[in-house]
Amino acid sequence: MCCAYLPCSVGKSTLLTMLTGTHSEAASYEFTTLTCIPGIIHYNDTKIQLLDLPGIIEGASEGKGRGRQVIAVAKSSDLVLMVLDASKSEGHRQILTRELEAVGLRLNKRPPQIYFKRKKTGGISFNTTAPLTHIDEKLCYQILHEYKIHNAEVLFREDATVDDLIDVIEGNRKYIKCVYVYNKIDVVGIDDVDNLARQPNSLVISCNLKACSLNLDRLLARMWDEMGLVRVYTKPQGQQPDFTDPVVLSTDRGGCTVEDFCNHIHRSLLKDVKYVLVWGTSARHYPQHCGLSHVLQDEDVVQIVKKKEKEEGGRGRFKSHTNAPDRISDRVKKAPLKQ
Ligand SMILES: Nc1nc2c(ncn2[C@@H]2O[C@H](COP(=O)(O)OP(=O)(O)OP(=O)(O)O)[C@@H](O)[C@H]2O)c(=O)[nH]1
Ligand SMILES: [Mg+2]
Repeated sequence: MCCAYLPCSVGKSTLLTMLTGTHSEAASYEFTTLTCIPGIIHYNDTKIQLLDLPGIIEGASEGKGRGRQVIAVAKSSDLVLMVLDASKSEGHRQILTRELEAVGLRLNKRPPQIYFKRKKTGGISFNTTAPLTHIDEKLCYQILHEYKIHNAEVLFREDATVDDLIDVIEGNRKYIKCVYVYNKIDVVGIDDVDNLARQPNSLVISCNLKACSLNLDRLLARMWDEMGLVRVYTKPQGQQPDFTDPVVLSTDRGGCTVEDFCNHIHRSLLKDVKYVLVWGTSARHYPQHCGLSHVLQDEDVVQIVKKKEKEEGGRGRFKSHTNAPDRISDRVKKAPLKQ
């Protein structure tokens, strides 16, 4: 799991050093960090990888200051921490959000509720289940023609905008959570801190190495909540559960069902699973026998019961299966008797 954070000389490296203990060069001039520095946070029995990235500048989405490479790293992360300077202007937040949006990142948004399917024939079928105020049928046709799409099915399930429709047609947008972290609150007045803390998806911190740090525990708790990680502990048959090393799942990365859990352990495990026993908040009684589609919750304990391996011969009348072929046609014919 990883988080990434962005702009210049706002204390990203200092924050990485304080949270992970990994040294990352920190200095008062801009562009101190020129590459990606990883660190590990141990939190709630889970390892969270935090990446300290070089700052990005206006025009990064077009490649300025190797911005494209930096944003590509942010694109692959589970959560973006956009570290901002509390003492600088509010405009930075908008500029950086715009830069990220320009390369297809959508921060704190969910995918638009538009069903879109390209077809080979039949023209364009336009349907809606909600009243549309931003877009109408004609405009939708025009946009699709711009993309040279002449056969498709479009169904609007919400009052979406033109941008939403374009996002769905493009199909390569990444919807990612972002926390705006305002650092250096030790140098601004209490009223400004109060204002910043009330902004949506924001958190105020101070990570001055010389003076004391403020609110870092809240930051960790917030990161944990935003990532929505599900820790599942394994329990070998007839033994106590292993509470030291959980399997970490999340809805954004592959899902949280028993099937995802088995795949996470090993791909070949799935075909051997008979059922699983689950203890924890997702179970109605302890233990609950569950199938592969059961959705696990945080801190569940799971014991996998495997199918019995086919015994090679069996014993007497308790023999469960024979060595005879399943189909008559598969029988090996005996050689004819010699005369
Ligand atoms: N007053 C104050 N200064 C801070 C705080 N956090 C970091 N600093 C200072 O801000 C300066 C920049 O810190 P860095 O950690 O190098 O910032 P950065 O965001 O990694 O910068 P680049 O790598 O250049 O993009 C350093 O001199 C830090 O001591 C804070 O909470 N309060
Ligand atoms: Mg740095």
